[in-house]
Amino acid sequence: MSGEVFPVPASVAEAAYVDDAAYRAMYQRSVEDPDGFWGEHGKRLDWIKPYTKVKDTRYAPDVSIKWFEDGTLNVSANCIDRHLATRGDKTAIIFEGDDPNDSRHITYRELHAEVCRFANVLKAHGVKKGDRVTIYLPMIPEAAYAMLACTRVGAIHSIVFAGFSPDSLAGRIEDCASKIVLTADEGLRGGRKVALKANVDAALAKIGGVETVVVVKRTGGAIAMTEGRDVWYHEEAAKVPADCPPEEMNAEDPLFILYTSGSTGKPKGVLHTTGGYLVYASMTHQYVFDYHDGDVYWCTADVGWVTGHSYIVYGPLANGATTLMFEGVPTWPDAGRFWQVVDKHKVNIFYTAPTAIRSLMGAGNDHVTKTSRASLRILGSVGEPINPEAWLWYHNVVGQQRCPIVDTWWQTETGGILITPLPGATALKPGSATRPFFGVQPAVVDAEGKFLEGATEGNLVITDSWPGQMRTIYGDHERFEQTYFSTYKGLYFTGDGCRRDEDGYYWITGRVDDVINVSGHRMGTAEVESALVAHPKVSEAAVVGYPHDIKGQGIYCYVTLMAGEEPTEALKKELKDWVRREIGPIATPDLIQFAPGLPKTRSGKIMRRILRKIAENEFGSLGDTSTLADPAVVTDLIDNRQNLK
Ligand code: 6R9
Repeated sequence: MSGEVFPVPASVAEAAYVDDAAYRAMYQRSVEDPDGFWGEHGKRLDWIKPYTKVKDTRYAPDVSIKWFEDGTLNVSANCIDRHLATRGDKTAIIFEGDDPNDSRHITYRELHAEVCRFANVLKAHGVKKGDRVTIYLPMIPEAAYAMLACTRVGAIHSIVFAGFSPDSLAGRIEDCASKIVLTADEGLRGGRKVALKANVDAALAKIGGVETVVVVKRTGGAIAMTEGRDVWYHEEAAKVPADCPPEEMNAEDPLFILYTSGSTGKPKGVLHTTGGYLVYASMTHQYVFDYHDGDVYWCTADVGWVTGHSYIVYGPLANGATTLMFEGVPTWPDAGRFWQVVDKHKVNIFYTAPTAIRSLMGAGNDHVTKTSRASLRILGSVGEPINPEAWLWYHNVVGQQRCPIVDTWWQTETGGILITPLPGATALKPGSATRPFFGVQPAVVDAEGKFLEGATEGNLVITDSWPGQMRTIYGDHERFEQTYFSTYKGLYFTGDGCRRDEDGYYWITGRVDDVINVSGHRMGTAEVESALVAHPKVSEAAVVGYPHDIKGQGIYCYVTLMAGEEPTEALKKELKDWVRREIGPIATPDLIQFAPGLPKTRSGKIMRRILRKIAENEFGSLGDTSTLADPAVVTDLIDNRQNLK
């Protein structure tokens, strides 16, 4: 742990919304008087009917979370219409295509017309308030239009990352019973085509209930259209007007569902609602990135993840910002792409993930230093802990030591950033997400739930609600309570471990449950295991994470084969391809170890703690193995581990 502290640069502090004293005063007020604080900041949005109640939340018994509950508003009106009078001709979205010669500016006025058209297409196909709409689109402006169009008519969108397999897509469509799917013919990433429509066809072959598939033409590649079910977006859009009145929604009406992995079972449909989410996304976007009118802002995430929801679309557009949408990948045509795009569009605020930083760091400084990057003012990081080495490279080489790095800790469930520096207020320590945002009350507890004070290490919980918090798991409120509020009664359990230092700074140490974080993507080890055991030659599987230079964590699979099956290299490849097909490329195993037996307790529980240590090559610290049914299994696994890379 480097003990280096980076003070706030004077130039940044001068221009910023808050300095350290202001942060402390605002934070104090936000936790002492949440009704007063949020009552005031909620006014940053345009309400159709203003709220009179602010916070009504309970973590135990019977979890119930409501914010601004008697207010009404419309999200698309807040993200578009209210800017038209003053910013109609301002760029809302800069689209930077996969091909470096393909880019386009979309003004707020154009965005209004596009979203209205899309909303009218949805209506023409029977979509009404409260209906679920599944979006399986690549990073093209239509993805943002589709999201905002749903909010305009009061439909609930569920975006499925365009890298997920047909099976994963089918499960998510079925869980929320969408009758309509929005997709594209093909996606385009790093010069390669992604067969989106074909994936939708394969998904819909497995499940019923979908009546309409709307297809955006992206590449013009050959695809199959099913008569009576599939329609082209451009043909439908030509039939409808570019004006659509926004639906009046209650603050607690559902806004979107986003599926995310947990430690057990199938992915959970995290549900966010309208008012609190938008207040929180827009406020964090302004303060965390010190966003000022006129800034060009770029978040490199995909709209398929929560970061894309809150910090490509909703937060920035609610603030009337210019937000850049990038279709491509960081390393194509070469590893300088990010910095070329920064120069091309004069990006001021740049927000990316540690895995991207590590891979670009590995590609050498030349790609960076041959660009100017003079426009950059603030850098951000999200998705996983950033190791100090990558932090320092980002700071020194990319940011030329001028730009504060905001290391933002949050989750799909939290809707927006919870622990983070503020550029003008917080001295930085590489690797620390530093201090809580306004209204956020983190605490550290031990395994029994006892609060730990001062400098300490343990499990991270949040003791009270903030407006952006998820409200439930779609269709399963009991699982919501069970997953997040039962480990420690009356506290929101994050699933993360953390350390708090003597300055009250938080250092997130990673998941303490059976969730792994691969290149910033969350994955339940149970999901990979169930994909593996679905293979006819596999009898049992246990999956753990292990340290990976670029991805942060890699996927390590222990596989026991059916009797008589040969443990060959060819079979390893077959299993990797299998998981890739079952879940999607992000779930492809990195290492497979054939294991004739797995370490189990006498009651038959797999001892993952031991498997994790072996995968990490830490044979000296296996801990207590005395409760194992057959301790010899461990020696066997260690011998074989040493033969793997
Ligand atoms: C926004 C997002 C959430 C999990 C979270 C934690 C990890 C995210 C982090 C971080 C350390 C950061 N995580 N940001 N860990 N420092 N700045 O990533 O949401 O996909 O739901 O993942 O990611 O482990 O619990 P999501």
